[in-house]
Amino acid sequence: MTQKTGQRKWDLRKKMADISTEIAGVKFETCVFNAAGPADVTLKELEVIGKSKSSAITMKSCTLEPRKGNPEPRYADLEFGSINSMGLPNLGYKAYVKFSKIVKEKYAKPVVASISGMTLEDNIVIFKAFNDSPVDLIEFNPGSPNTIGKPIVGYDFQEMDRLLETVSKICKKPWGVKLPAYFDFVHYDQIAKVIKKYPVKFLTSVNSVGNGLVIDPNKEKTVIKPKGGFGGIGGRYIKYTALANVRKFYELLGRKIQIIGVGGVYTGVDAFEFILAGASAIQIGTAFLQKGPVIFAKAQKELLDFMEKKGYKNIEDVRGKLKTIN
Ligand code: RRO
Repeated sequence: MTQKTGQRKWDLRKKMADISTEIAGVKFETCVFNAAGPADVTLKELEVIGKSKSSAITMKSCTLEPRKGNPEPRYADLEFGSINSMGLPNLGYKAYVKFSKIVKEKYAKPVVASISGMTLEDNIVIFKAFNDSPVDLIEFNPGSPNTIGKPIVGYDFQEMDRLLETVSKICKKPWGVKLPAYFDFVHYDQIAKVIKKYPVKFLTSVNSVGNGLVIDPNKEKTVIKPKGGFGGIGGRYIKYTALANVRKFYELLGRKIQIIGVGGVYTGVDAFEFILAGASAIQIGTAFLQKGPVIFAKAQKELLDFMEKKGYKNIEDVRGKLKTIN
């Protein structure tokens, strides 16, 4: 290498923005990784995420016993996103404790467990099991809109209080809560008040937005089978709702609790908007299903390019710095 080429390479490296992040003290090579849910049920699927540029391996929300989930069709791609009513199909928590050991050894990236026990007692057993696993973070998911016969727990503030109190007592890993979308300022205040009481390290906001109803006008029929066609909406339809939730939680809790933004991220510029709103990391859900694992590298490169164009050096230069119109 000539001295000139070496110098140019060095100058380029100096210019590169740093999009790494840290969640609850755990380092992530970039701030973009997969959301719990899409294509993360089996070991084979987790290996695909491991080999991709996703900066972490988030596993499917798990329950005490394996679950087949809801009857099919239970997922549909839509013009601007998705609808799902999967019904928590998963192999049971023991499988994910085992998978976490395998993928942790094979891939140099954080592993995130997602826990969705059906009862308080189930959650206790599952959290305890993950204490003795190599997972780096635990995302508690009481926000799914799709368990038949069960309300969205995240909307029951008393029940949330009871659950978080219990998790606080038993969980020895850094843990956070995946929240459903809220729409009313009063509700943000109410859930923030509950969260503040406990050692919650991060919030993941938002889950798919329940309960939407997608209709095929030609067939005069719903597009998914469970629950009369109702399901959680994901993708571009929910980006603005997700941004609003990230922003509100950043305003209410941002000094104490980190926020992982999720909902409608397809590009690096989408990710940038979430960081501006206050996110320390970004997860990709529907877009991963629709575009495949290349989405992670693509979004990361676009985020880097956009930040460099704007002269930002790292995500802390951007995080929460949203301007409003006075
Ligand atoms: O499995 C699902 O139906 C599901 C879950 Br657990 C969730 O948290 N969010 C979602 O949209 N679907």
